[in-house]
Amino acid sequence: MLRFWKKKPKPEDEAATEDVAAAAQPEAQPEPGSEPTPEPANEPAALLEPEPEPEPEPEPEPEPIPTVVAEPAAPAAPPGKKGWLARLKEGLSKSTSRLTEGIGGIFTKRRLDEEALEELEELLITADLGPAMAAKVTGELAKSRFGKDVTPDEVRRFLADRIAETLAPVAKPLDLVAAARPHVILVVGVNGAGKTTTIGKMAKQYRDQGKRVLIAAGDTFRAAAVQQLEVWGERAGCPVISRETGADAAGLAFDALERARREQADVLLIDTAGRLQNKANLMAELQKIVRVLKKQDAGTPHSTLLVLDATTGQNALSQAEVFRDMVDVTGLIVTKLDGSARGGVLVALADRFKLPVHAIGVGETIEDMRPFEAGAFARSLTGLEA
Ligand SMILES: Nc1nc2c(ncn2[C@@H]2O[C@H](COP(=O)(O)OP(=O)(O)OP(=O)(O)O)[C@@H](O)[C@H]2O)c(=O)[nH]1
Ligand SMILES: [Mg+2]
Repeated sequence: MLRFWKKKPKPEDEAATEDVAAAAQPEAQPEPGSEPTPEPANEPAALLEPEPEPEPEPEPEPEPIPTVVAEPAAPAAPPGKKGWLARLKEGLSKSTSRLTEGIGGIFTKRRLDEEALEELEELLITADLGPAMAAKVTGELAKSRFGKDVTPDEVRRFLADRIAETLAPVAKPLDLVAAARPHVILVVGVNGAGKTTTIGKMAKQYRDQGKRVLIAAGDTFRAAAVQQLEVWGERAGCPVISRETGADAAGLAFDALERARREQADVLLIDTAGRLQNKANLMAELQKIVRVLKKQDAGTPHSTLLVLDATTGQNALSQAEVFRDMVDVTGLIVTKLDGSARGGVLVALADRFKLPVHAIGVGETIEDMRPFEAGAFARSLTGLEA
């Protein structure tokens, strides 16, 4: 990395190197498959505290159960609801204006000198692109333009291109294994990230493609979780397999896979708890689910999707780190990009983890999930015409 304009590279962001190893000893628990045993219900507690700043609690009990239940089909977008790209832009607007105003402030009538590069690097970090990406972009800009006059517009375009280049390799739809009956998708993430909502949206998309879909209500920890998922199942038009609160999630997942195989379903979506008593318990539970699924079919789960809430900014990076250590995360879904999103984090995620981003959430209704498009996203984020 060319950094002739700077003394010392900043260390790579290592936000989430906290004590995951301590959680690496799942408790010995009887495995389902033969005889699933209910696990004791315990006191709920916040699960992941990867950063000192506590994560905003989107919804403690009671669970926000979506209100539109009467309609079995997808609720139509309310009249006057903006298109998804407009909502994405609106969601990103804070990040966008921070970037465009910042770049405008730094580069007006200015030669690209050391100070300007320092300021740009700082700006990119505050826009959630992460230190590594910020250093990379400024380094590349320095390489081609150092000592020359640059306009804000030029810098924005340069930035948009670098962002698009970083995002393009990860913008991949989820491919189902054609021969799999079912293709098993395990959905993980912290509480409130949008797992259950995402499952509802995915179920609807697969149903619309004529696929047979089953949903397993693997969040057996909270009473309202099953109910919430049943509402989504009803909307998407597919069965939800559930058990009583406190039941063994792995046992439920095993049974759900058995049924999905018997019924030759195309897709089995497995919801999971976002919070348990602590990180060790969550890790033990997720690993047990995976182990038990593999007993029945070693190729499962075919996909393990981590759902991340874009409004949590850098916290999303810590979560990715932690969950990657717990399970073999194969891809990401990034939600709430319509909210006051900190969209830059997607760039940091792509740069650091290189995990496919299969889709983005741009709203709370069943239709509000879109494929992730690198170019459109980069242009929206940098305030260029999409
Ligand atoms: N604006 C917006 N809200 C979303 C999106 N996805 C989910 N939400 C909202 O985020 C909140 C939490 O979503 P859930 O799907 O319940 O999250 P979860 O990960 O299942 O949470 P737990 O079950 O507590 O672990 C709900 O109010 C959703 O409506 C999105 O893309 N945009
Ligand atoms: Mg949930």
